[in-house]
Amino acid sequence: MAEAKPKSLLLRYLSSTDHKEIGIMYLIFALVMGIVGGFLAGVLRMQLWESSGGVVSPELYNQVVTMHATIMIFFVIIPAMAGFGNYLVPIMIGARDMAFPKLNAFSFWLLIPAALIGIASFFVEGGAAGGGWTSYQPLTSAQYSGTPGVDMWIFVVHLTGASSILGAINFIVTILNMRAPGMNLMKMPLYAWAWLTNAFMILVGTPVLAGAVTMVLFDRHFGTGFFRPSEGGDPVLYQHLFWFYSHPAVYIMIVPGFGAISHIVAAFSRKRVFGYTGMVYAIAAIGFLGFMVWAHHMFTTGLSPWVRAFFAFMTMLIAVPTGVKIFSWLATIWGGTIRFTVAMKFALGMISLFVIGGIGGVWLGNVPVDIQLHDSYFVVGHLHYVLFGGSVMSLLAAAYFWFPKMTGKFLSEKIGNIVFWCMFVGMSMTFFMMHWAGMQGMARRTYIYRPEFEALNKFMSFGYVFMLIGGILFVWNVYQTIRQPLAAGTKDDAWEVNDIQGSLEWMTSSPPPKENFKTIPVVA
Ligand code: HEM
Ligand SMILES: [Cu+2]
Repeated sequence: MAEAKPKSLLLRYLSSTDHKEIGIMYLIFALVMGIVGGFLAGVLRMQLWESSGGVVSPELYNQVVTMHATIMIFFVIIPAMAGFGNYLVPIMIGARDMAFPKLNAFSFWLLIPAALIGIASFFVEGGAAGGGWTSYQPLTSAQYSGTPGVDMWIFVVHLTGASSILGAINFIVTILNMRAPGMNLMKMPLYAWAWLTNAFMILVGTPVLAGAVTMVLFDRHFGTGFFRPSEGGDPVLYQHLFWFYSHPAVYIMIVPGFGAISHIVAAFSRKRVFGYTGMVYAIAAIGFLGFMVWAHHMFTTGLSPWVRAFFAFMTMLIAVPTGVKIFSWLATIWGGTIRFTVAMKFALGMISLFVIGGIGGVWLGNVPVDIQLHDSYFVVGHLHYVLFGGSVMSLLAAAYFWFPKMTGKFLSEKIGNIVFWCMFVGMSMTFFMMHWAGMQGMARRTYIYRPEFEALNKFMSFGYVFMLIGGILFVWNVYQTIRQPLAAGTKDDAWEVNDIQGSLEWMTSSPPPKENFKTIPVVA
């Protein structure tokens, strides 16, 4: 009998249900979409170079703002986190794959039509959605956004939402049911804990967003009036539903990064992570409290003072478990034998930038401060400190740390160093100054601004150039490393860190074989 011909690499990936291959596809997808989202950011910064704008029309500016955010959130950060999660979680818990491999592939493939629809929406009549990623009512009602862009945006949210929810179910079942013998929950690596928490947040939050945007769709086309006062509806209701998902969503975008940072900081300090149990409770508390703070986005909508006081209090409360995490990382580093690898630099960069973002958040959580700063550039500064400084930096740390595990090859430390400094300096130039501009009164989401902010804005746009160089070098580093032939002898424990950490991914080959382990490890 003739041997079955081995599938080409492309065909293998297209039809794959293997969690590692799916993880890699998520990561490639996120990287490609990162280029698109980064390009749109460049358009914004070019427009804002001069106070009178002039690069794009006001309508197009709004569309670019909306799609930049939508792409970065739904097509870059969330899929990139899911990519590392897919690849690493089954290995870390000693499983052979995710619980539902076909569902896993389906979750990934839903993103492709979503991305195509999102990008295509720029080219339909009236262009893409321009109501911001928050899609507030009545901005995106039939009256004010009558063209198909918003409908396409809603469909994008439906598809990515379905992808997230199915993925979350897969993570929960995998983590709860498929751990290696002896690995009880309190022995599970923090990265897996982060994903368990994250999956629950997705499962509880995402359907609410899907419902909210479906209600918008019905208001637009089917004569309902959920958010239309003339029909007895309430536009503020939309904000409640939206933020019930989207505050947890900001944690959905960072919690897996928290998990990764714990591993990286411990590895390059040659210590075990400080206060494991406290870290587990802190992650779980963040996941829970994340659902109790949503109205801090709505302090200016006329909520009663008591409601505002409650949400301000809960917002302050969430800083407590966040602080536990920060101090545990610092205590892990304290007294350690530190190796300043690129991954470690990104991890330390992440911690310092995220602290600034968190402090900005605590400011905004105070009602009187928020009333001043709401819808100003201060908010834009805050959110980029947590999303770029937090999520993106932790993703880059994870990339440099786990790349040798995933491919058997090391990313260049030399290029990585330049990537790190470009990102760190560039992001600080751009986003720190946004706080300042906001406090001086520069409004958010404007395509032109008062001339006195021009010098500040030029400085911010200059920071973009650094991030751009960092981004290009990173893509180049990944590309040329993948193309190198596989050098024999990348150790299982690529960074020689596992004698202390004892995390299962370093106990199988680099890259791991199909089904991850020759024999499933037993955890003592
Ligand atoms: C200690 C933690 C945090 C606190 C106290 C906090 C507080 C706040 C508050 C009060 C606002 C509303 C500002 C306004 O619109 O007037 C806000 C906005 C925002 N925050 Fe945070 N935050 C925290 C952490 C985070 C994290 C971890 C992320 C993401 C990884 C994040 C992402 C965002 C985003 C995206 C917005 C803007 C949403 C929009 O209007 O488009 N925050 N934050
Ligand atoms: Cu929030």
